[in-house]
Amino acid sequence: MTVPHVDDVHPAWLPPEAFRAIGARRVLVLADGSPLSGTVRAEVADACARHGGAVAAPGEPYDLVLALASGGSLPPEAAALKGPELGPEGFLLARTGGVTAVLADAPAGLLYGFFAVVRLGEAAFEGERPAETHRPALERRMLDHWDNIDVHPVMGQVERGYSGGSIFWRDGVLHEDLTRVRAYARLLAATGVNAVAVNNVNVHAPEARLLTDRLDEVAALAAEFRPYGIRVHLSVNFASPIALGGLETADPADERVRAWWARTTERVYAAIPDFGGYVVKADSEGQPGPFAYGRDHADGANMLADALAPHGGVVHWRAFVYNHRQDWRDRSTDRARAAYDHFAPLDGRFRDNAIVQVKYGPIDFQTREPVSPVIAAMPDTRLAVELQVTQEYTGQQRHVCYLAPMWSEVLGFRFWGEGEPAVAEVIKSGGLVAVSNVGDDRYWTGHPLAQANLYAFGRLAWDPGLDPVAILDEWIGLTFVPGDDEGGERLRATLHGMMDGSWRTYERYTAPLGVGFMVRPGHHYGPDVDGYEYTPWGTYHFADRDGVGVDRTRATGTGYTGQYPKPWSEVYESLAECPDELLLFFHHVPYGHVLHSGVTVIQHIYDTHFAGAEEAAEIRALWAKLEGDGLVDPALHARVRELLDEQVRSAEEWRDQINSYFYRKSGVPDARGRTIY
Ligand code: GCW
Repeated sequence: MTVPHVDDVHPAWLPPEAFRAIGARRVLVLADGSPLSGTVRAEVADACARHGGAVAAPGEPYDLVLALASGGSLPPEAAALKGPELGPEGFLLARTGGVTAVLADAPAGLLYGFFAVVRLGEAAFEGERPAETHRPALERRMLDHWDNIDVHPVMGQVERGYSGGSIFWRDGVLHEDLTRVRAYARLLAATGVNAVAVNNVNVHAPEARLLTDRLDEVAALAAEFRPYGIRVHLSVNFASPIALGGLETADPADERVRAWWARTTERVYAAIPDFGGYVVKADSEGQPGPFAYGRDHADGANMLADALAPHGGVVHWRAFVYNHRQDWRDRSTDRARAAYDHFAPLDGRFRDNAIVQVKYGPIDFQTREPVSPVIAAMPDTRLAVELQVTQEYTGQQRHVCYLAPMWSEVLGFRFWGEGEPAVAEVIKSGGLVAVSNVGDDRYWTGHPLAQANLYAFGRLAWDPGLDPVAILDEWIGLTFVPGDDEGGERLRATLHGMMDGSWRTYERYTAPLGVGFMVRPGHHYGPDVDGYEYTPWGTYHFADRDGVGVDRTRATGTGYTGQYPKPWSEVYESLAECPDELLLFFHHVPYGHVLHSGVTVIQHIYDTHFAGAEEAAEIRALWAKLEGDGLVDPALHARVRELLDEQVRSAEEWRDQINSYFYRKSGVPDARGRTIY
């Protein structure tokens, strides 16, 4: 194993400088002969070679010891720590008598412990540190790629990708040099991610073949991810038995179909013994599924679960199922209800190795949605929550939009009220999944500051209780290595000033009060208030001259509020209690309705849109002040500056279109007399 370094690609949160504290010291590694232990040794050797430290041989003095608890003769610092079970990925970290010690039960824990020391930097080698136990809160921490092999005529190489092409495939073939994939695996491991699905959930013809005659490509990718403890998963097409197996059916009850999946899966494991499993989008937006055969989603998922079970694999079955050919005239059909209506009745029917993967909100990755009620409705099913790191609806990596505060709200949401379990506890055995924002761009994520979202995803999946601002601070420290001097302080303060509140800023200048969408149909960038209003997609705001919003109450609307347990079924139902930020998601109200904040809905729309666009301009001004003072690389500074110009332009466009639209509909002027068109 050699540590991957890729020329001409930004090192993200693992620049060589981030390894100085470890690399300048004497490090003892007491591990086994496993590949992951080899990775830890290689990392230590690489850091030491760069920064003048040394890999200590047994018997030699050392400042840091990384040891497997099973590793026979433990040095006293590590032996003293032995105690609680750490599990397959956990580790203990402590410092006594001038020695920092990481102890793990298994090599993966050692690797995560190593990166924990990297994050701490010099602080890991100061004073005394009482033993801390670290274990991931969630079993599986997974990134889904929506990468295609062929360039799709509409969606391109990566569906909803805003960072160039795929790091896996280009124009129909796997990249010849996969060093970049190894480097990506390393970045992910440093955040705690342990699973990656490599291809788009919309599985087109060439990508379907990854399961069979193109399996060697998946195996090649798995070989790059493996040294960093990441298992590879594959999105599969439900109709594969027809398309690839020559059968005339994909019916999950048909023995030939079941046998085909069993055989095919066996071959996958013969090639990739640690293969993670399948991801499936079925009966959704035109993808095939069990409905064609009169079967339900449990039937479909269980068939694949049964094929995977003998090999220890799992199927992630997505709950993103709704009617995308809705009649906009029909106000009784509510897309928000769909996932619950399809899946809640199936609770208890899914196999142990079937995980139902639920988008965090009931619609589709909007800037603000209530947390999906499906998460509360399936106590006897393993559930995973799906987030979108790629910023499809949150600025497409042209806008600064730090999403960890939103994710943290979702993970901390308590369906059954205070003192009851939070979402993060409900999904313990299922995990957290997100659509990756990475491409072959020089900065990995298009917008260099969007790296922070990828970083924060991994950290929150490991520990959902972490504070998003603290995570950002950690990311700044690793990525920019700011000094303790005035310049370093200024850089930190600037990035916090730009990013801490950027999700709320984005919310202010886009669709108001949780109503959602209002984006340009198709590519989903920029404002188009009525763009989806008369389409079959089920995403409407119902604005007229009197008011706006979707009535999802039980009393007079679609009844969606009834999908929540108490207290939320009542809070959301009640116009008086519904939180402002979700008001238009749950209620249709007159423009003069007074919010908890004390202003009317129409005035709130004007105020937030003027404020949001102003804040975007302030974010740009903060960045401009860093120009030329040597605190950030000039090329990176220039890239961000250009993107900020676009963000400010776009925010003004949003402000003017939304304000003008609602002024023209309502006829109510802005109380402060600002310019509306
Ligand atoms: O958000 C929507 C996207 C689609 C995507 C779909 C999904 C992969 O617009 O591009 O398809 O969600 O999550 O399946």
